[in-house]
Amino acid sequence: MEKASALLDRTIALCHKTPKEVPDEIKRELEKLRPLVKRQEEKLKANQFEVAVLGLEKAGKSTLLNAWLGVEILPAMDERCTYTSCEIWSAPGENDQCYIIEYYPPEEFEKELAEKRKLIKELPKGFSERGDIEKDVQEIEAYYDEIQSFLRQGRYERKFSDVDEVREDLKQAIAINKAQARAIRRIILKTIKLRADRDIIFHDVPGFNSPLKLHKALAEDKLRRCDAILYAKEHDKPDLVDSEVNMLRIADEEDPHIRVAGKIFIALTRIDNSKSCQLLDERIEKARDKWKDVPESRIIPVSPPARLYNLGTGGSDIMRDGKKIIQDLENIGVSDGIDELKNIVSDYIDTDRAQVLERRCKGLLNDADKHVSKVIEILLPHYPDNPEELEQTQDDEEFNVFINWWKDKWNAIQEDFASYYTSEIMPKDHADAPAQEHERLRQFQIAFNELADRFTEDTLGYPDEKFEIRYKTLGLTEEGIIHPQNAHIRLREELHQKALDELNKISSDLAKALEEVIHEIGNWVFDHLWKIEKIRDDLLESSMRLHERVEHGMSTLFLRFARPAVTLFLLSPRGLREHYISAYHSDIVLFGEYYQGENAQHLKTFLERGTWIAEVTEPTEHYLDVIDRELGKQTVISANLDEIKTEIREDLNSLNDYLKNSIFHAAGFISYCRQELDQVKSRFLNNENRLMQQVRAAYRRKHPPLMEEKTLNIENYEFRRGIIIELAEVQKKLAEIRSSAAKA
Ligand SMILES: Nc1nc2c(ncn2[C@@H]2O[C@H](COP(=O)(O)OP(=O)(O)OP(=O)(O)O)[C@@H](O)[C@H]2O)c(=O)[nH]1
Ligand SMILES: [Mg+2]
Repeated sequence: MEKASALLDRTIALCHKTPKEVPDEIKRELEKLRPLVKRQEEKLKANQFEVAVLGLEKAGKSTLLNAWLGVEILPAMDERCTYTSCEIWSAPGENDQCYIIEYYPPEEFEKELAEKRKLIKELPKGFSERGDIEKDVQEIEAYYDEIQSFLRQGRYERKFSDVDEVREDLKQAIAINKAQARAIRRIILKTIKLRADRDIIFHDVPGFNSPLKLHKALAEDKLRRCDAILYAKEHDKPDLVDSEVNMLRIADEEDPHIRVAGKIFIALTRIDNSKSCQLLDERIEKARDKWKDVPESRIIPVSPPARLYNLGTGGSDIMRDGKKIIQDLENIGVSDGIDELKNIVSDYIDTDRAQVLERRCKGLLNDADKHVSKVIEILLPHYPDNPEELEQTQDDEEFNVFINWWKDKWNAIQEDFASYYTSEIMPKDHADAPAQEHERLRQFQIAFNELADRFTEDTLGYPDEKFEIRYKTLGLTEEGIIHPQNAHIRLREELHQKALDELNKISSDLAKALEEVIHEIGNWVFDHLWKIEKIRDDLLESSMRLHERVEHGMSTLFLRFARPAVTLFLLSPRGLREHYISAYHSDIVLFGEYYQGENAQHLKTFLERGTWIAEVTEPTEHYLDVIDRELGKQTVISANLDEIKTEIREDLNSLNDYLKNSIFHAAGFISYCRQELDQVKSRFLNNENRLMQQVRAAYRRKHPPLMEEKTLNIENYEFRRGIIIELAEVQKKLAEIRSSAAKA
């Protein structure tokens, strides 16, 4: 039952998720079945057998129960007296005897009251039920404060060792104090009088034809849970009134697998009132006729007061009138019938009870099976049951959704990237400007020029006094005089070393500038591709590697050309650089070719003589003649501090000019930077597949920015997947229930 109950919960949840497929009608059936199964599950757990004592008002229900117990515990009077139902449990020992009153939680009470008031407004005037409810509400209002004071008590328990001690209290709670009775949700009376019938619980219920809605509701509730009905019926009123017929119909509906006739015991009460034996027989006959489906042995004439009188345990009324009742019974020649009743009910409990339980459980299980199978049958075609195939198709489906979404996205990203790249990274002044004109690249050149200027200043940077000090220090001979040429050579050697160090810094600064731009592209990609780290990392390789590569690239390029230039311009004084000029001959030619400065000039002549002359077309053996003619034969060698200073400054300024206007171009910085940037660009644009996989992986791990993508709705896929899993689970559970039922 537990499994069935869980199965129903699952199936109902599944139905609610698939409203398109499962018709309402099936859902309703399932909803109806669920509480029945739940209740049965609880009952089996508690292992209790519940007998409800039902009947019209004043049919003698409470007296019948008292007679069963052998002592007057429950209030029984001529006027309507049972106002609240009472459960009678068996107490294990004398010291365990007690009664417990559970009051309604105040909120629940208020809620009920509000519902009743609402009903009064909604029901048409003159409708009989409306009158009942109105009366009900009026009474509640009349006792309102008193009811509240009971509600506040929550729960009350009192122990007793003899019924006499609590009889009056119970009478108050059940019959006399209407306010208290209304506040009570439940009374449990534990008594040793039921000891023989251990796990039976009796419910004494108010007459269900009471005008109080509460009483009808109580009776219905007991009908829902009871395993047997002890029905008190006045033997001289055999006809079934409407409310009785209604009540029996409810009993059938609430326990569809056990017909009422199969679990009801009819106690025909007040038989002592029968004038004669013959009349009694006629009435019994009539009752049998009315209750055709009930076995005759279960229709028992009784006189409960007689029993109590004989036991001497009746209340004052019975002890007063009992003698006459006994007399009447004797006259008719019948017994009080209580033993017969107890026997037949006990018989039922001992022999039929298990069968009844089994039949009910089987019936409920069958119903559950039927409805759940139907649901499975309806859902299976929509949600295939082969999990692998399903996984495959679902994967395909998910993949398709993703691919379609991605295609559009990728197109948009490519466009955005292209316009970002041309506007931010490689802006052109006009559409077909050469690469050099790109703003960003020009900035590299500007940066380079600044670096070159700084380099010149820093290198040049000996202030006059310091220059002089260095000159004197470096030129001092052992004889204590200053040798200008030695000083010059050493000064230049010092400068040359310093210049080479500075050059390394330039290349590293340039590399940094390029790296920054590359990182900028990486950040754009990161921002535009849902902040997926992996994509950025992939694009930039590792930052370490990128840094090393760019730095290395820059310095190789730069030093390849800058180093010879620095050597040529700085290492030795004019007139003493013959060796370098011939060693770097091809570089000198190259520098000249790349030179883009103001005037194309003849570098070799400058290096040799310190004078710029207009370009001389090489090769010509005569160009030296031209020079000699124009400049005079001798290279002037600087011979004092001022001349040396001037020569070095001239060389440095020229080196600066050549760094900016020739070396920069010869080294191909611009194309190197453009190459690097273009490489990043194409690494991004040409890697659609890999990117898509990375995005998909991020989506699968529910990367938050992707979850906000409205157009990527794979929820449907996940939903279906969920349904399929649940459906498989329902099938499995159903199979389990079937196999355990088959074993049982
Ligand atoms: N003579 C006679 N009186 C009976 C018999 N059964 C019950 N009475 C009396 O009828 C009155 C009502 O009996 P209850 O047991 O209170 O009836 P009830 O069905 O419990 O009444 P409510 O709970 O108020 O619906 C009491 O005074 C009983 O003593 C019977 O078999 N013979
Ligand atoms: Mg009663």
